[in-house]
Amino acid sequence: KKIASLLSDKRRRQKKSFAVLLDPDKVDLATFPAFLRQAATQGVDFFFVGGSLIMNYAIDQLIEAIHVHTTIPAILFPGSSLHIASSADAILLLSLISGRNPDLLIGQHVIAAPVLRKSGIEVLPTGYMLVESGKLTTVSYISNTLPIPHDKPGVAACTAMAGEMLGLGYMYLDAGSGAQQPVPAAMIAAVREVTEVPLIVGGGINSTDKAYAALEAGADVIVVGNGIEHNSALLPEVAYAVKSFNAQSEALT
Ligand code: 1GP
Repeated sequence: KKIASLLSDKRRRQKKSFAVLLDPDKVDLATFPAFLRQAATQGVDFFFVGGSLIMNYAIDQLIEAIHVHTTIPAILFPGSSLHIASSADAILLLSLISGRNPDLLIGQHVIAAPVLRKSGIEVLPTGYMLVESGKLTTVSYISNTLPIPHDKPGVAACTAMAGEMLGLGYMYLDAGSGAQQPVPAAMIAAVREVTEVPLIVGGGINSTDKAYAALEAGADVIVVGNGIEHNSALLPEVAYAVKSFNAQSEALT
């Protein structure tokens, strides 16, 4: 359980991680190797591969390229049980605990379980919480669920607590890809306060300020996708923010 122990070790030492979300539809395979090498030099910790909808099914190709050009783990971020590739290093087995759609709480998991067992892929059981972000995101539409209102940190905190009590090992607060507003700091802090498990935060983090705010509020892993697709300079900037945050917290202890 390589990734699990890496994440719990970092959580214990209060070290933050930077994950880059790769949408298989948006990756240009021609320029991908150069991008991957840059990500490796900058110290990206994880690649999340996936999304709600994948039209060009290139997950395997993407993961293969990640493995050829870097040693960065490729973690599946599946939109459904169709989005499984056994070449991945791990999978975020997402249970959409902010919603009340049984298919995404347990149904898809039942379908995926034997495939996952056979693949031997590392499973990271994750409580996935969608947060209202100002507009209807693809994930909210596709999942047919209501996101948590952005001004209700208490709802997120109770949801995360329940998820942790049920045994989920990770929490993911997501404003959705391309969100107008990221997950509010108050909500991140509220979840952090009541849970022990590593907390992943993403959606709409498109500046170093937003990245820093999420880290400061208590995110263990920040996820950036869209922001980097639109502005490639954001990758080194956020990587630097995470590194300096880690260096700073080290200096304080
Ligand atoms: C979405 O958390 C991820 O599920 C990342 O979102 O693409 O807005 O960075 P962005």
